[in-house]
Amino acid sequence: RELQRELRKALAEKQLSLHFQPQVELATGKVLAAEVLLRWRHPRLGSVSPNRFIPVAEERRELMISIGDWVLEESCRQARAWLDAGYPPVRVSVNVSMVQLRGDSLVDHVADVLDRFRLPPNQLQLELTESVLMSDVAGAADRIRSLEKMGVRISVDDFGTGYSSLSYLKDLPVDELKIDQTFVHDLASDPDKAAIVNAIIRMGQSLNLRVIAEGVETSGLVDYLCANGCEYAQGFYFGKPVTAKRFEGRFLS
Ligand code: G
Ligand code: G
Ligand code: MN
Ligand code: NA
Repeated sequence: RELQRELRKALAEKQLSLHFQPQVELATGKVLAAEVLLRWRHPRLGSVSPNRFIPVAEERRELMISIGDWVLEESCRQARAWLDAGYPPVRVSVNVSMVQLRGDSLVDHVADVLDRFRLPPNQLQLELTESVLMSDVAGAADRIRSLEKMGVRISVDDFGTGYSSLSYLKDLPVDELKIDQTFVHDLASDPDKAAIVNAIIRMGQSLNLRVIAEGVETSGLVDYLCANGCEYAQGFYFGKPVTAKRFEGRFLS
């Protein structure tokens, strides 16, 4: 496929870059983490959304793994650079594709990158979607346990959108539930969504998992989440994804 060829070139020719979006502790307003979001600026096509090119990369196992490895490496390089510059520690939260979890090099690659950048493992978080965690890919559970043992944090992305059982929550060592933005957005106007968000917050409390609400765009939502015991949030209200330089200026200084 055309786009696959272009993506391979993109990696080699440095058309890919990373943006960072703050994840905030509501009680203090502190930025504790940054979600890493991949950006592609193609010389002719302009910027292409990861919603479009990640699925294309995923069709070619080794291409997705090359891109994923690059994102992990650059994310840890950035976290190291921020530590070296004297900013307070900010955890990087990296999206991981099913294809990466299926491959047998993820755990070694993570260990290698943490080591090379002398990054404390708890400064790296991996976001795995609920559907990936439930997919029961051979060996995936063991890989997640290895990552957790290493000290890396595991966050369940898009939480609430997978339909089936929650049993993986007791079988896998996850640290955080990330409430999907579709529930958060119209929480004020849709009592069913509010009920789901509240149920997730309470479930997190009783299972001892951090809960972060994604897609928070208004101060009204912030108030609601605080009043209902949600401790962390991410969304345009706090900041959109921006370059590392902008992130430093806006959120770390
Ligand atoms: O920020 P944005 O709209 O561009 O992100 C769109 C989607 O692309 C999100 O679902 C996000 O998880 C995914 N995405 C962004 N960066 C990465 C990445 O580095 N790896 C993977 N696997 N997905 C990513
Ligand atoms: O699927 P994942 O959670 O990784 O995707 C993150 C996506 O959500 C990114 O595309 C990011 O740009 C987007 N996003 C983050 N905060 C908000 C928000 O407050 N509103 C909307 N509409 N999108 C958001
Ligand atoms: Mn994510
Ligand atoms: Na999400």
